[in-house]
Amino acid sequence: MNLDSLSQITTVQQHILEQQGTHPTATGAFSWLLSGMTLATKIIESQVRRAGVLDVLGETGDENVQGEQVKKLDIIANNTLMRCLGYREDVGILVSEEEEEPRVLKAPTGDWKYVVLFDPLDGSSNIDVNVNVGTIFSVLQRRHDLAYDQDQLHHALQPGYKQLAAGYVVYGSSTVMAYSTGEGVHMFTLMPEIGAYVLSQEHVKVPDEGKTYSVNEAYVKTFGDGYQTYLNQAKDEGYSQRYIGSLVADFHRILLRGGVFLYPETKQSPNGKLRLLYEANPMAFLIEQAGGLATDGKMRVMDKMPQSLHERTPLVLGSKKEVEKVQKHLVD
Ligand code: FBP
Repeated sequence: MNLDSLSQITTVQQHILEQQGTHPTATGAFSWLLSGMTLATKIIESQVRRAGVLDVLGETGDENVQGEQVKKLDIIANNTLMRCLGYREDVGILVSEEEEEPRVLKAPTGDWKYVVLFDPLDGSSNIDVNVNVGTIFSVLQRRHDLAYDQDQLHHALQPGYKQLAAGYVVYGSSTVMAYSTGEGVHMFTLMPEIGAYVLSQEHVKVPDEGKTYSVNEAYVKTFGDGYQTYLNQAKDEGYSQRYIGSLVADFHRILLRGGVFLYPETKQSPNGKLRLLYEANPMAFLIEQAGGLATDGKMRVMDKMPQSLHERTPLVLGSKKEVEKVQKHLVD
């Protein structure tokens, strides 16, 4: 990389600082928090990228709170995020897909600001077979209406529209971070040679339409009638189907190319499979910032009031006109 082009790059930290003047969340504390996320995901990326030669593939033999077999890389990613975000003094609570309880880092009386929720390594069924996986995160402001003796968990149980920021990192042919603080969706590509996430696309907009649906059709017989009639109509209209089985990777494709992602309620997952707080809400925040929609089939995902940390939700998200089409079939 020649030094001349270095002057033209914008790193994610610079981008946040440039946004600083325009946004209430843009305090030094927030960009410091995000630097914890970028550091952690660079470390995770280095493990994922060399997984075949490091002893990080396979399972630990344990089962997580979701009842899933835990992968070694799940734990490596989880510990890395806990460590990097735990150092950020304004982070009071951390919530992870891999841990049943929230990690309360600061006293309720303390002067901390943020709750960070994350899925350390999304797409765990694809980890060992070298298919794209990712990290998903959501940032909430602490609640100021909670009594000090109330369970701190309640700081995390806030509806998605309260998110200050959300994002993901997809570990694929290149490593890309996409995030939003409510001022549009911006993408950064990791440049290993300088160890920095460099701005690659600003104000990403999801196409209004896209003749591609993304769903695990193996379960179609257990979907509700509305979903089945939508999928039949899509097939009649010559739609294509793409499904990687890693939410972060399927979402990334839809954000760039349009289409719709569906994970409805099924017989084996009557409340859907995906987790509201650290999978559905951050992706809903991003898709809405990019001009798309996200529902649970009945209501806007980000209006749902969470009742528990690891609750699941049906999810339909993507291009505005595609999600509206699905919803039309669900109400008819
Ligand atoms: P985790 O891997 O973080 O548990 O996420 C769940 C997930 O793998 C999503 O990434 C993906 O969209 C979905 O489950 C795939 O589920 P299925 O194998 O039932 O299609």
